Amino acid sequence: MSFGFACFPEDGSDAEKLTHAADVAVYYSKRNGRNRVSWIGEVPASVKLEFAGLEDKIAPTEEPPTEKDPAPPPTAESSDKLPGSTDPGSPPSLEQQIQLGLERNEFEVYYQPQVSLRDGEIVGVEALVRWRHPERGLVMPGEFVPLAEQTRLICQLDLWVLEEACRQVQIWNLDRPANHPLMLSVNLSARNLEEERLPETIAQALAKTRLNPHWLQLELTETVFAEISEANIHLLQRLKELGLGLAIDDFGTGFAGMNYLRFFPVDTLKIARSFVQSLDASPKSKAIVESIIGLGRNLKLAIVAEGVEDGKEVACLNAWGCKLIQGYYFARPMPRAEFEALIKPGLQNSSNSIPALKKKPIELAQFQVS
Ligand SMILES: [Ca+2]
Repeated sequence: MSFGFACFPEDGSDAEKLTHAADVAVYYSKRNGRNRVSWIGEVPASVKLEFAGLEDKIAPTEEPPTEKDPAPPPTAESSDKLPGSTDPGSPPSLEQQIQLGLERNEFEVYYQPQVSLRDGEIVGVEALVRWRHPERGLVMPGEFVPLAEQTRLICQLDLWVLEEACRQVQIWNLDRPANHPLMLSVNLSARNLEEERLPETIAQALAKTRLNPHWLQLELTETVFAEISEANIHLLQRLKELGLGLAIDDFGTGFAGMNYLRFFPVDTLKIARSFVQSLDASPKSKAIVESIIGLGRNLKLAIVAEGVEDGKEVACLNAWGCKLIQGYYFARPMPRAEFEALIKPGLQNSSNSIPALKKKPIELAQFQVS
């Protein structure tokens, strides 16, 4: 759920202006991963302009889907507004630019390692989309995924990322020992589940790239599970029949209850970064994360902690039995060539170990887990 507010008279001198300001603040909350409250005063000018560009196309009451791969606030690389106007003679709208970007192959897959705490090995990788915009440079997903979700362009984009990442991971896995393949995780928007032929489409991508389906995991946010429908259960079962795995992304943040865990064929829970990053400051976050790990253990599900940034977090997670970690503590998402350089020692030595990373879990003994 997302909230936004504006104050009278500072943020608007009449009801119409105040309501509009509050709408913009709600949009800002949604765009930043939802489940937050935003004040119009904190909304950057670039986001206000972006909202103005969307207003004509998007009903303000429409609830956009959850954003995947929540991006950090716009950086110097991407802080300016992407044009959103559809007026004749004006620059192409963001929607048109995304479409063009797909046609011109401007999107890029970044790879973020998933590391085993047992031995510091890179055992998996999450594929994350970036946009190499011809004028704006590198654009983060927070700048375009919300609109892509609204317009269903996200389905094209997700499938492009899926195919590209499958092709790449298959190449990397050809050089790895057969019993140590790199596991690939790919985000899939809930919008894709509206396509009845999704399992066939994914099967085609797997056949085309020759990636073993057992090496692929699709990440779905909890919003997919908010309403249990027979059609959804059937579709996910057909996906599972391909041999791939299903993960719940941002587990614990989707207001979905937990009933779905009884019905859906889920393999992995990914602990949301918002819990992990407040471990140090919030005893409640500690209790929640520890409980999620216990829940995963009891349900025999794999657990991956996301957004891990420091050694204290790793120490807590390790002590509670979470063995797979993803986050800046080990590595940021990186372009293909950088990731390849990172795993190269593994390719040469028939091992996935990354010496620089391997030391980090061992150093954790210095942290006390309370
Ligand atoms: Ca994800």
